[in-house]
Amino acid sequence: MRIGIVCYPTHGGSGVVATELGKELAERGHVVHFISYQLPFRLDRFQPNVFYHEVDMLGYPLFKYPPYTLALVNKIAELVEREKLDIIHAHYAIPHSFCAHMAQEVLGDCRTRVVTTLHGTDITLVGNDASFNRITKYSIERSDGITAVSRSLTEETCRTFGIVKPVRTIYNFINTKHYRRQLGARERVGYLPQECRVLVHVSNFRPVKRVPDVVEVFARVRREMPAKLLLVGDGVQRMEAQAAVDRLNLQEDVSFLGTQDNILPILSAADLFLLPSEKESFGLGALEAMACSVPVIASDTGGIPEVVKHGETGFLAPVGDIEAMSAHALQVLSDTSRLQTMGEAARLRAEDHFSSESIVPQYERFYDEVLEGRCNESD
Ligand code: GMT
Repeated sequence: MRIGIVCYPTHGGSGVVATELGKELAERGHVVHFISYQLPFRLDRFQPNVFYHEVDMLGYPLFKYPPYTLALVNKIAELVEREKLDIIHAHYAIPHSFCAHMAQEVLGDCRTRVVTTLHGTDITLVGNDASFNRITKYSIERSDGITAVSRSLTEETCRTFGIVKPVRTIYNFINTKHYRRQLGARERVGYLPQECRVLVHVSNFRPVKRVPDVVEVFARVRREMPAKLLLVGDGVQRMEAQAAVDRLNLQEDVSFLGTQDNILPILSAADLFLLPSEKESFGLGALEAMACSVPVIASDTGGIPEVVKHGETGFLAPVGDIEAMSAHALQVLSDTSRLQTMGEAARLRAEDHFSSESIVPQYERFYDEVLEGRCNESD
């Protein structure tokens, strides 16, 4: 198949999933064309069957807001024609799915099919905002095939936008062969004494991630045992998180590592992953941690319970319940054998339910159904 993937290139989960999917599809013999405004950061080495097309942007004094989306439509249309794409797979409804439909419109008689994968905030925060809800609904309804990354997001999409077409749940995935705990990671990080427990949080530090809660949970753990917190990522909540660290006098034990391209060595040094988000359609960071045998403490929201099994691969607590999250963290961190059992269960769950071997073929089958016009039959 010839597949065009439209995605964000940056460190958000949707860009990671889109890029990893494209790489896996290319390995399986499909020809994959990535379209974005910048090289997706996970597209970091040459691979046969993978092409990258940067959206050309004309700067012009009249453009106070340079119309990226129009340039994207133009680029998609050009590639559909030149590369004879079978599928355009748009990751994130706004603007990617909408632009793919506009490209179809521009081309007129177009046999290329549009598949849209909804990732979460495109529905829960951006898409249902009054400024975007009409085009989000339009983009979903016009798609030849729609997928969402968890059952929770599938249900929320149908409920929020009154979608009657089937939305297929295809979970996010991880290549469990490449993504596994590295030995000696803690020594390589350098400043993590053996007797310390290491807690990690990775996100884009948006308010929805509740990064100050991470610091509050860590403070309660730190009162009871030697521990370090590694915060990976950057965004609007960084200042607030830093203020919490200062207020709680945790400067010695909390490290802000900033945005990192490769988090595998960091997760491999971790004992526990914290994800106290307000909303989370899936929680790719949690899955990455689980693949590295790290249990997860997270909020019981959105798609997280589909990923993290309470009491088995981590613990869940209501959003904002810092006391419950801290109690769970202390419970598992103070029992080495429980920590190890949970870590092993987490790894097993990542392998059994979310490996690329089991999920990528679901996308291939879905593409086939879309091309044959069967994907809108009820599951
Ligand atoms: O807000 C983010 O975490 C980034 C966002 C994105 O689209 O890049 O993440 C969403 O998509 C990820 C990949 O499917 C999911 O794992 C995240 O749970 C989801 N974020 C939210 O729902 C808040």
